[in-house]
Amino acid sequence: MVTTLPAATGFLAVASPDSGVALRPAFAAQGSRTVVRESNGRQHLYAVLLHAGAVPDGSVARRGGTAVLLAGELYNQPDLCSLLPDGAAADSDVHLVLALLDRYGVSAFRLLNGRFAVVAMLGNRVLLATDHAGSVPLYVTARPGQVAAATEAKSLAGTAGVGVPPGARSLAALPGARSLAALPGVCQLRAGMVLEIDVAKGATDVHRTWRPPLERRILPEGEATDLVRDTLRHAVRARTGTDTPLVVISGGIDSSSVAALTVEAAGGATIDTLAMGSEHDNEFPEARTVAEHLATRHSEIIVPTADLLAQLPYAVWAAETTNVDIIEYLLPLTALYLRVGDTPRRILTGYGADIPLGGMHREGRLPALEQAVSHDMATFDGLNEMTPVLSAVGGHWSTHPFWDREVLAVLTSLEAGLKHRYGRDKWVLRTAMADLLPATTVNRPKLGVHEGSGTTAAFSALLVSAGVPPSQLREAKYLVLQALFRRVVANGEHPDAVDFAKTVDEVAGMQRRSVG
Ligand code: AMP
Ligand code: PCX
Ligand code: MG
Repeated sequence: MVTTLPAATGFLAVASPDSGVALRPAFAAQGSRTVVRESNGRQHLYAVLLHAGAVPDGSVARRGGTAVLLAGELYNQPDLCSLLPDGAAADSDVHLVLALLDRYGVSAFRLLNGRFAVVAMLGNRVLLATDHAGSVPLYVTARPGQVAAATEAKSLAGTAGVGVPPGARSLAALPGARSLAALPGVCQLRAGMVLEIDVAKGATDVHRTWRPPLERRILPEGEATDLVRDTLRHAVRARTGTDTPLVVISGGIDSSSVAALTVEAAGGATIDTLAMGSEHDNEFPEARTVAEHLATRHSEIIVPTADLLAQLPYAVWAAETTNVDIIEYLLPLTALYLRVGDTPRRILTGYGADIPLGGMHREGRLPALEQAVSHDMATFDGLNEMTPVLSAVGGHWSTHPFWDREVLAVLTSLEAGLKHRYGRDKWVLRTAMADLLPATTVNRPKLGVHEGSGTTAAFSALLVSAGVPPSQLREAKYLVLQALFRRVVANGEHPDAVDFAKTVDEVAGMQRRSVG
């Protein structure tokens, strides 16, 4: 079978003028690995690349003193190829990036619409880059003489991999990076950034390649809905390979829109859809309505609530965050991805639609809606909610069409009255999809994944039954996630080695003592 999974899904890379750096990367992402050793006379680049499925060709590009590694994929290759003579460099995404770097320099990254992290060695410099959304997290440690970068923070943590170098220069002072409180010395590159580092001297330069639009567009209804449908359609097409895609659906408007456009892109081939629920709570009937309408090969997975909660260490291991809300969104998805099966799949989701559309915001006043959208677009960076590691713990590659660079720009910039209209939330999306989905789906009120799967309620109930006073729930959840982060990220333990029930009891005990 011809697979269209990305050539690489993650990496740990070390650049140094010294030879013989030993790499022991710890990845939550599953897959095969290749070791890369590049040298350009001034420095070496050592890397371990991670692949979903078998090792493919074309995950490294090199020419002259430059070598480029890319985890992820690009979605505007035809446009990018049109910029190059003869389209000669189009064999793979990483070759395209190399050719564009050659032609445009660092500004090449302003051209890319993709889901990627890049590390490149150019002469005596190293260049690190994230996509517009920082959707593939990229972490870095640096000291004069060595720069290490990885798509998972745990690969840079003290006990694993290269370790935080003594005398590490804090990159956190740079506008392009933020420090991680729980991992001293490790920084995360911000979204839509290129960081250039002179490896020997440690001198740095930061370039911004994207920012969310602040301006708002005024469009007639029909033009707005056409624009939304066409842009999303294009993003879905760019994300469906020749193998059968799998769309994870809740039966809500966001994931159902992606499923409808995936069916369209598949041009007659049957696609797969999958819904998950717990024994207490699920949205199976709503998801089935969509699957039947679209004639997909549909499956349902029931994850017992206790099993769902027991997978919290996996969610923290994959997403490397302690944000309670985000982990509650990601936990059911983690549980789902772990059950998709052994064959690496390309998975599409409806994740992230509510951020530019203000879908989490259940009131119609436009100033408040605008404020919510602006706030969410200003604060998404670093939450890691789009990380591909989440599905990679199950060996799969996931991608989120609503956070395509062009879709995101269109949705964010539409004036709020197109988002909330005639008493409907996400009006412009619902109306855009009205011809492709059942009316019940188009009109269905928003239910977050954490609600539809019963995750938030189950996590709360677990802590209350362990003796946490209800007023302390939020703090207790945070402390549980912090304890998990310490173990599976900072200390590099496998999530199966964590006694989750014991962790909960310890936190509950601390809470009882502090309150009583
Ligand atoms: P939400 O925006 O809360 O519906 O969740 C974000 C995305 O996660 C959705 O667009 C779906 O792709 C996926 N998702 C949410 N709930 C489920 C579910 N119960 N089963 C499968 N996928 C889901
Ligand atoms: N979502 C939202 C995104 C969650 C909000 N994230 C943020 N503000 N950075 C979505 O899919 O758009 C749910 C469950 O709803 C996750
Ligand atoms: Mg939903």
